[in-house]
Amino acid sequence: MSTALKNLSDFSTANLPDVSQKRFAIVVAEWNTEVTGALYTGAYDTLLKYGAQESNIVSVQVPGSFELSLGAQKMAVKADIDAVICLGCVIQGETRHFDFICQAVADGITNVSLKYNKPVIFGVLTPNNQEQAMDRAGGKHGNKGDEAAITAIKMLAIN
Ligand code: DLZ
Repeated sequence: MSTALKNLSDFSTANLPDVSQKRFAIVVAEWNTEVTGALYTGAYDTLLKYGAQESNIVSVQVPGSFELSLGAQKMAVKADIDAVICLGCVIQGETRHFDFICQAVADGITNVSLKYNKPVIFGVLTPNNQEQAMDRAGGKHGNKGDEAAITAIKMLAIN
């Protein structure tokens, strides 16, 4: 490991950059809204906690996780948006729908991020059931919306 790396930890919130002048878009899917609403609240509050201004956070709803990629692209193309956070929850069902949606949104978000050279964060839960989802949306495994927001902030420090 490079000796230039200091204080590396699993998920540190030390030394986050100043984001008071950064503009964020949160794109959130309506499907499984109890879960995605909790992810959204976590992401939004975490941005504020670490210095973002309310007036610099744009929120957009899309119908399902499949639509997150286009929603993210519509935000990332804007010159004044610095980072995009995508939030969704795809619950494993009995058909292959789950696989198609998860693969599509992972690829789509990656492509948008690379195309626009901006952080576009994958805050999509892929649980087996609602309980697992809630455990990760403010439950016993924390809130992955918080982590998505911190990830966006961290990526803004990379130049
Ligand atoms: C159709 C569908 C299904 C079955 N399940 C989910 C899900 O668990 N989570 C989610 O975010 N969206 C789901 N969708 C909707 C798709 O994401 C998409 O909105 C539709 O296929 C229309 O493109």
